[in-house]
Amino acid sequence: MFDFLSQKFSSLFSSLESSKKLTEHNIQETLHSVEQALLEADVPYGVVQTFIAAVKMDVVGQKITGALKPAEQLMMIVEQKIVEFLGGSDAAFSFSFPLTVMVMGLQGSGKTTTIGKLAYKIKKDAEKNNTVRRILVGSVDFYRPAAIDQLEVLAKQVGISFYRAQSNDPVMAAKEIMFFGRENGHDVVLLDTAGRLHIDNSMLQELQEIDALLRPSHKILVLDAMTGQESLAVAKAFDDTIGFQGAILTKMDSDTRGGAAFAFRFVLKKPIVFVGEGEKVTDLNVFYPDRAAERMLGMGDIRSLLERAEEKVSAAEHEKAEQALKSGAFTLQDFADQMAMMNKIGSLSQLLKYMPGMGLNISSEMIQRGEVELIRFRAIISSMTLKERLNTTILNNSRMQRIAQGAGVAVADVTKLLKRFEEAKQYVKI
Ligand SMILES: Nc1nc2c(ncn2[C@@H]2O[C@H](COP(=O)(O)OP(=O)(O)OP(=O)(O)O)[C@@H](O)[C@H]2O)c(=O)[nH]1
Ligand SMILES: [Mg+2]
Repeated sequence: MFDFLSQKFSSLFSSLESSKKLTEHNIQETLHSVEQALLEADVPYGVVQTFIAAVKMDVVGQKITGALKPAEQLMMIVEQKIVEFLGGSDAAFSFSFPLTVMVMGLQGSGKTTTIGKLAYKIKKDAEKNNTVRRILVGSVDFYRPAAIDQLEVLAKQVGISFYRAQSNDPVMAAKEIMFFGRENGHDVVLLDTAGRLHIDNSMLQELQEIDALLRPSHKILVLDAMTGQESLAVAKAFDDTIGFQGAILTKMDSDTRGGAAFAFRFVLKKPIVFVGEGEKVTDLNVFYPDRAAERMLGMGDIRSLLERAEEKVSAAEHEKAEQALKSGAFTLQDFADQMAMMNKIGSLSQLLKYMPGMGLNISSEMIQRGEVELIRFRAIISSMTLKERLNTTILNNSRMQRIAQGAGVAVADVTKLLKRFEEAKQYVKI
């Protein structure tokens, strides 16, 4: 996902890192390169202009403080803006039950596959919560031969119910499927609809009729991320005629440049709720704007930037900390070292994943999340005084605020670190 942009951005920011100071000139130059990267990734021109203008505004308004250098701060601003564009402040999407979902989209966008994935996810989530969902899937796609059989096969594979309507009129068939679901106590009905190669009025009208008759609790649009900017026009057409709550972007595992995904939230003002990243029923993931942004900016680069921030802590302080360590107490410094070691193990297991026969069960997402946390924690620890590191009980509100500001993080991140530290302490014999 977003590999293209991540490659562009990471080389961009690492070249900036070597220049010591941000000047009017290199800010312009960097933003120009960001602009180019977004355009090359197929983000629509107008969206790119708005994005760059928003970053510029923040750069001007930002005070340069604390442990981060100006260049690092610029990177943070870009990251924050990306998160915003991808839907940062959206509340996490959740389904409510009983659930009826009408799944719509162009032909070949991945509707049927996505229904299989959704059913699988709903089933697994319920199992985790010790509940059972009675899930029914049905299709009203009478245009493509074998479309309905494909759904039946998927339903068997996932282990959920499937109903084949008698009628071959889409609206009547939809009614039949819904009726069957209700009569048989299903609390989840996922309805697969027919797609066309292009937006056409008869498709939209058919969907409008089904919508008016069934009033599904959710309408979800499936978009093929490979189709680029055109998919935004498709989304607009669906939104204007039928409306939908959110989109699922499929084929994010392919070599899409991701421009449409980048622009979707901004243009449509609707969330991307899931992304499809493969053909299997397990390949559906919740879309997290902040994680996508971190990935785009290349974690390695952010890490090395913050490592340098850490180096600012004087060698003398390190020495003193070491002395304190020898006295036997488990300090934040130990904790930081421990985390760094765990992170190394994480990267190693990621490597092993690519070797045949070594299917270690650590997802790259877990590793990435760990890495991001580690970077934040390091920055936080770096902006603490030695006294604070050795004795966290002296951390009052104003100290926490100073530390957060110095590390360029929120106070909540400092609190989180302290909580983790307290938890870790319990496992260490003092
Ligand atoms: N790599 C990849 N392939 C996908 C993904 N989602 C769907 N596909 C593939 O895309 C193709 C089309 O998927 P379908 O689910 O049949 O699409 P559809 O929208 O139901 O198509 P119609 O029924 O013809 O309108 C299939 O070969 C799927 O395996 C995905 O997230 N990643
Ligand atoms: Mg289909």
